[in-house]
Amino acid sequence: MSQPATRERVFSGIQPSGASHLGNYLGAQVNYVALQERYEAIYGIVDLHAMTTVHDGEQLRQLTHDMVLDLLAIGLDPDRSALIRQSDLPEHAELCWIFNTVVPVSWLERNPTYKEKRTDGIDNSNGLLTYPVLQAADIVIYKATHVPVGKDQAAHLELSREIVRAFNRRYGEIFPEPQAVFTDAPVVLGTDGVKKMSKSAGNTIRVFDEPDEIRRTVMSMVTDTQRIKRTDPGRPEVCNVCQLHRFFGGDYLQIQDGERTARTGCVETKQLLAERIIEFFRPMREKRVALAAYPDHVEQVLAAGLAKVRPIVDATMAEVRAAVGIGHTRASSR
Ligand code: AQP
Repeated sequence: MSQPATRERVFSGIQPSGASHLGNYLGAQVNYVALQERYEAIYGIVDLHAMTTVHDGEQLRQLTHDMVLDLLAIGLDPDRSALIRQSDLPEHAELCWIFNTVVPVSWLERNPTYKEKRTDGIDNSNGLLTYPVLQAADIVIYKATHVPVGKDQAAHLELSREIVRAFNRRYGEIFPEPQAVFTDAPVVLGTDGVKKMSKSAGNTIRVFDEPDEIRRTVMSMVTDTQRIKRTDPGRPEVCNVCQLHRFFGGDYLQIQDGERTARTGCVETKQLLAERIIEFFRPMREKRVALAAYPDHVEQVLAAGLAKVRPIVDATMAEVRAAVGIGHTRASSR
């Protein structure tokens, strides 16, 4: 990439498993944009990961295309960062296999996300179990040192670090241990007010929805379940609507106070939140509509991203293959 070689490298991946939502944005995407200013940034649309939940080929292809539009619309600049499609680089899966030979199964079975997804009824495939191993490969194949992710990913990042340590112990110091970079948002709860906002849970506020759809979604949010009557005092600390106001306007404490004293009702607080979300994302929504008019642009962006990262991946895999004793030891000639 054209920046000075001293810049540290950032990688993060996002699954094309559905439309971008407020949890993705507040938890991770806001940092994708911020970090591209200071780091050599690589962002992956991790379609191999999404195969654990999206089982229709046409749909996965479309969702991958749509996720590139989302990332461009929130402000990723393909001149400053590289946007890649994970499946364009089969070495991610190769490195995952190599890590699979190092990782004890017990590390994966105790992973909280795996347990949650099984409880949620997601197919208990081998891919679901080894998801964090592929995630570790995604990050370290670029020798990335910083990984902007939501706080829901803290355990996965810790596992990535353990995998790196185990690999390095066996084969020598090849990979740096990646560090998570969090925003100040907590794990954002879904419209049900209970579970993590998640594409597969169907409880998301999709940031690129049309304004009326955002209004409808926000009005359906569960608030403080103990506040039955309009005159009952609310508990803003347990009300997801009040919590989300923190990110959309500087009057968060007044809004909390209004709820606590029953000066305001849940309906007004939701209406205000919906309008603020709509206004906040309006320029991004407009940019996305403009970008969507040029479908070829997405593939051009991905091709440029691939060209930027190809030498990095070749160099890492040459080093890894030499260390573990597979294949030829020269960098690929592709
Ligand atoms: N609710 C959330 N709060 C904070 N951060 C979140 N992220 C996702 N949901 C929340 C962060 O968004 C980035 C991209 O996530 P992902 O789509 O790759 O995977 P995910 O965490 O599994 O997101 P979903 O919506 O829950 O997808 P499905 O349902 O398909 O598994 C990550 O950095 C994540 O931390």
